Amino acid sequence: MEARCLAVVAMLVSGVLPTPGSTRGGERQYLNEWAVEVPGGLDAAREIARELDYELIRQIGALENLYLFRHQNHPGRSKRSAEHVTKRLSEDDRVSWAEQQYEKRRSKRASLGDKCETCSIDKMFDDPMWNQQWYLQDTRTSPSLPKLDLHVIPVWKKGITGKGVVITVLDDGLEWNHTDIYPNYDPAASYDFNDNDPDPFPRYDSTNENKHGTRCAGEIAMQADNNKCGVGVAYSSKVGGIRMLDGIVTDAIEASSIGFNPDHVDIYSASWGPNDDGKTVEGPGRLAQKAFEYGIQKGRGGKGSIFVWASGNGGRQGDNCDCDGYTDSIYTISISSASQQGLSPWYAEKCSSTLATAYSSGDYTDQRITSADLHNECTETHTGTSASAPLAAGIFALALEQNPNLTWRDLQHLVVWTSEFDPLANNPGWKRNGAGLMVNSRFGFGLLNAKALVDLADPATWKHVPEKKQCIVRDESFQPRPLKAAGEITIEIPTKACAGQENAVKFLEHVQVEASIEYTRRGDLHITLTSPSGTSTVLLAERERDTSANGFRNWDFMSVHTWGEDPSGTWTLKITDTSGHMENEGQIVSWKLILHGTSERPEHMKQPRVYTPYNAVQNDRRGVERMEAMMQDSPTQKPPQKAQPAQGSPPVPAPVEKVSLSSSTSSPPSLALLRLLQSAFNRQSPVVPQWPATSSARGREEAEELEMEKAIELELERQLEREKVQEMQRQMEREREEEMESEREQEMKKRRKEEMERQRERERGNVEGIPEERLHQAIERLKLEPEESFYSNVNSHAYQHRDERLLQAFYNMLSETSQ
Ligand SMILES: *[C@@H]1O[C@H](CO)[C@@H](O)[C@H](O)[C@H]1NC(C)=O
Ligand SMILES: *[C@@H]1O[C@H](CO)[C@@H](O)[C@H](O)[C@H]1NC(C)=O
Ligand SMILES: [Ca+2]
Ligand SMILES: [Ca+2]
Repeated sequence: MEARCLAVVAMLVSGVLPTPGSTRGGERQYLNEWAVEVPGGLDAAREIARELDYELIRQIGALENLYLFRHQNHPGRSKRSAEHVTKRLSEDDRVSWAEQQYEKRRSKRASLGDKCETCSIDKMFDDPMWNQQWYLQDTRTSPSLPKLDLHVIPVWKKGITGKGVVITVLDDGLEWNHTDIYPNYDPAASYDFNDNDPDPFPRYDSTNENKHGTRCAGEIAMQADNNKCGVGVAYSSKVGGIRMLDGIVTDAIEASSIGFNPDHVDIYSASWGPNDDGKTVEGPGRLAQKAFEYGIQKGRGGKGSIFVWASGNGGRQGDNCDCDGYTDSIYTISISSASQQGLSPWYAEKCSSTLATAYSSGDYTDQRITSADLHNECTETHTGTSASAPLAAGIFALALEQNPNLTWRDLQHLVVWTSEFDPLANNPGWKRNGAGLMVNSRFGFGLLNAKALVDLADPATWKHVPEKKQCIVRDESFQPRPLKAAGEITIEIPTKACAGQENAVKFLEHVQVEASIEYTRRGDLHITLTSPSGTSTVLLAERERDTSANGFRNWDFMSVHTWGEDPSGTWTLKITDTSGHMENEGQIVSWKLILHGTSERPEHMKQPRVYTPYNAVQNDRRGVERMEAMMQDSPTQKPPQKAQPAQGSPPVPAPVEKVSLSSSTSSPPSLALLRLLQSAFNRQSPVVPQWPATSSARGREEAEELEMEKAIELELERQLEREKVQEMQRQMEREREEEMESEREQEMKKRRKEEMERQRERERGNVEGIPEERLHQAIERLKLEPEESFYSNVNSHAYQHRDERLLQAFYNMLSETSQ
């Protein structure tokens, strides 16, 4: 929408914008409430309300001259809009705009499943669940797991714990008297827009439906060291709750929440959005959009409110966060999830607007997120992208304590520049953009690293990013172009990016393509944008369930993937339909390319981004663990002598990979193979297949060492697998006792069973007898870009464990090459 691109202008011009929510289908429920813009202010609004028989409920958030009216003699809910009433209002000379409020279907991005199990010990705090908080401290029980945690502890050790920073959670309420939250509770950051009173206390019911907000707030601001539940990421911050999801959600309610007390609240955390059903296309309405713009311009004393948004849980439904105008907004920091295993979880959505990632739940054996829960209880089973966004909000609170002067754009730059590729490197879809940044539509710029972010934000060294510029590129002579099934529209967009003008953009931030597309089946459209530097980004991926014929009307597709690039040159916009639904047809009606960025290079970007191995610490630790394991298991052997790499040095491929295949050991080689495969995926430490010429330059001592390491690795892996199988058996037993309620659970049970069988099979050891050069070829193919390698097929089983996926991929490959 115009409003989004021309923020300032939109604030001044009114009444010329497309209808909010115009692209959504389905039946609306209209309320007896109207949002009314009265330039004369509160007194005039009171007068109008009295004359026309309305109740003046309140001003809408911080939005000046916008008020919410309730009509006394009108049904509370109706399928038909009362256009005559709206007309009467908007035709009043004192009113510049009026709109009847209707219900917006909003889903909490919530709760996906069961319980946490594996936990270990650390005595930093006395809180009983501290040891379950694997994403805050490295509680790995096995060295074969990736190092886990968001590097928060080093920040706490500097004394930065969120002091003076205010966060509010926009959700279904907040149990503010929860004893692990109460000391940090901030009534000035709280309100109940469902009941229109200042108390956000959730409504209790038998299913504890309204636990979501309390759980999200607990992740951020649980008290530390009070012997209750766990520890919040920003445990000295202040937290509030806006109750707005437990009832009818309207544009006015969203706007009131997004714009609540913006001079007091620093960070708004939202874990909800349009339905993740894979067929909805919806963005903020006019009021919510204005509230975002107001927050960005005026919030935090003009430095801009921080809006943190969960990217969505619609992965299973084939949903795509490109179609969610809240995550897709340039004003929100959209956060996705990674599991304990460093994988994209089954519920995650892909899109080009996701900025970064925090940990959350994953597969059924993966640990979940710990928090406060309703009725003064605790939970260790918070899940989904819902759980990721508050962790990010907590980390941003730490950054704001370090440097309260950060602007909303400073913070986005900090996130882009410090998020980590390395811990998520074992996923397909990574690319390096023209500015040298690693980016992925599952994770944005990667896993948040609290320490790196807070360090870079240090006010002694951080320079505010230069003034924001915006350059709009359009083609005045563009005529609508038809599109059919199996067709393709390619639009070349040459641009100087407003060079020589005041608004020249030389260093990109966000890019938007605002387009109107008519199409008989929206879900079959696929749109890519390629930058002059050659970065190709999927702006819209197919959504099987989206059969709507509504197309897109002035929809802003947003991408962060070209961040830091020079936008001048030729952009290519490509729209295709490869669905095979031959009856499909439509046209691209209009488009506009909007470049956001700066004319000058931001200070921190004067040196290239350096990617250090996130797990350097892990290598140290692994060395210790390995030795212990070895002492136990094979006491007659001499311990490995190789020094572990120092922190910050480039990753060294684990040597075990190089001998595992040519070795004549009788142990099943499958797990060593897994290692090999894993490292083949890690582009920072590519496997250099030196065999069959292994013996050439290698000293005997080194070979021995490798041999040993391999044996240890295998043993550890085997133990882990045994534990896994046992755990699965326990899990299944537990489940047998439980009533299987839903279809989903049935399905999960089946998956578990299958997984267990595969696991058993794997244990038996099974890749023997494969010719070496086959393996060699397979590894070579693994190193190819995801699109070209077989991994792209395997990827469709997004819910399996990494090991399993790799092994499966390998088998597929081998059977393929032997045919
Ligand atoms: C919190 O308030 C509710 C509602 O008044 C009450 O039922 C509950 O006992 C209180 N919890 C605590 C821990 O005081
Ligand atoms: C923030 O900015 C104000 C005004 O420019 C300045 O006085 C203050 O020292 C700054 N604070 C920090 C932490 O840099
Ligand atoms: Ca606590
Ligand atoms: Ca979604």
